[in-house]
Amino acid sequence: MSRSFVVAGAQLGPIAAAESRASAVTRMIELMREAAARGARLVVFPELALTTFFPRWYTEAPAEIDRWFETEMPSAETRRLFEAAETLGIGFHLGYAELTPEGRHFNTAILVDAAGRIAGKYRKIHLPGHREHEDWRPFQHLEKRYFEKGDLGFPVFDAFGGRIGMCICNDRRWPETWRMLGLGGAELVCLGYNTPLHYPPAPEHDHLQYFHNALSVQAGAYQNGLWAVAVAKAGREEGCDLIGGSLIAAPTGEIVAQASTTGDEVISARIDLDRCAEIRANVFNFALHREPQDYALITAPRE
Ligand code: CDV
Repeated sequence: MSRSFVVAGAQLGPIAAAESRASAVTRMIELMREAAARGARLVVFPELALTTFFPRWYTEAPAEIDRWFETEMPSAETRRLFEAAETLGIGFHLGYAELTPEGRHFNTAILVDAAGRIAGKYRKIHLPGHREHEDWRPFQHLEKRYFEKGDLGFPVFDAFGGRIGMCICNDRRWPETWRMLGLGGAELVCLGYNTPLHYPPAPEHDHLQYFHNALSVQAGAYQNGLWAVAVAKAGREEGCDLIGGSLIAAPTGEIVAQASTTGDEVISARIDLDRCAEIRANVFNFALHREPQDYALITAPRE
């Protein structure tokens, strides 16, 4: 399989609480068709792409929360997405809320190949926010309440002719995420995000939200010599503004495609996985230049 191919990001505009999964999937298939028309082999959808960003609301009723979760994948509502991918011959990355048969809740992403088969799964490790209701916030961010920390580590999968890794939203801000994926041999990292424009604990940084998004993804790509596709759910969702700025970054850290709206929008670029060597065989040649014996604090347990 050629290692030079087109990848796409399918940014989604807001999804209202009342919008059905069927409606979201119809929007996603439309974007998938556009990505396929551009010749894309893989299209990346955002974090929790099937519903509104429900962790902004507090509830103590399990049934109220569980309705946002998928108990199987594909599900009745998402099967059309898998079928469209197979018909169009395109793979996809999808973020969704996963409820396991054992009753465990995860913020999950899957990689699906062009035959509609699940080729990889990741469960979000860096869960931001808080567990209890906080009155002072205009919007809650209850990921720590509704999800368990991911239990799959940072796996890297053989797919699409290369080595593909995933992370989810807040994970992208952590250099450890990227280094784990880089050490695992990832050549392309797919990720989705729901990032509020207004971050209540540090409102003085609101004007930096787009900058910090791009900075994190570009640095992660460059410092590990890999491609990255980072895709937003964007726009005003249930009164909460989410940033757009979906982007594709090269192993050099350069942005090669970027969204210009906060609505449904496809971005795409031709990527060559062999270009990872431009960085990995040089300044970030891990075998030659890494000094792990001096990095012990990074893996020391939290105080
Ligand atoms: N969905 C997220 O993980 N959002 C976080 C916000 C809360 C900071 C993010 O890192 O974008």
